[in-house]
Amino acid sequence: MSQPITLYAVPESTYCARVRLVLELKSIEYIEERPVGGSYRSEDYRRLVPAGSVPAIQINGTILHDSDAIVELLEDLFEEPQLRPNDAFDRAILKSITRFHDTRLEPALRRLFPLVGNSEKIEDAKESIEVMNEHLDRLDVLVDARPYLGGETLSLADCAYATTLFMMDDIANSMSLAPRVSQKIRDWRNTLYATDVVRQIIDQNRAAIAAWVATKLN
Ligand SMILES: N[C@@H](CCC(=O)N[C@@H](CS)C(=O)NCC(=O)O)C(=O)O
Repeated sequence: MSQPITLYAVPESTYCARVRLVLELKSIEYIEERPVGGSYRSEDYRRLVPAGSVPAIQINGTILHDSDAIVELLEDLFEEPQLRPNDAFDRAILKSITRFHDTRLEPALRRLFPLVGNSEKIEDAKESIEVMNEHLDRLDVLVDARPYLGGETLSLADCAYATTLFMMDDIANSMSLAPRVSQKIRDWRNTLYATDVVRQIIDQNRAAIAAWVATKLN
């Protein structure tokens, strides 16, 4: 790499945490910056990152958005530690579990964000928790962490879920609600938290979420 990678990110985002986690696990040199212009909605940021979303990276002069595309590229370029199985079926199964996060669980969690600190909307929040619970029930059947999703070592799929598995509790608890988390998912979550670099990224993200929640409750 001729220059260090730049990661455009915000501390509250689970998708940004996924990329940060993979960068840290692979000991890749990078600089983290907030979106130029102060927000991913700014015109300056859109000029740089046409998709207008975080995370994005600048790597060898190329701009790339979308956490899933970014971590796949990092896995291709930086092989150690390997976070994706060699076997095509195992790889596809883990990818499908990652897609379940991006298309089901996280969008259900995202529905809660505008409701934090909005006590008149508690019924909407309960409805959103029910949607999340339905996805958590499905996830419980879908995953078989031994102790990680791909077996004995961390995978990109684990990296996708690490911060979301805590954020869903933290956001729901801020409204005195709680998602239905099975023992199997709790055990997997505990394993992730017991893993050094993962714990550090989870703690940073939880602190950012707690600070954001505090601004909504005050
Ligand atoms: N699928 C995208 C989702 C990223 C995403 O939704 N990021 C939010 C912040 S957490 C964002 O940038 N929202 C603005 C937008 O997409 O317009 C990814 O994996 O990177």
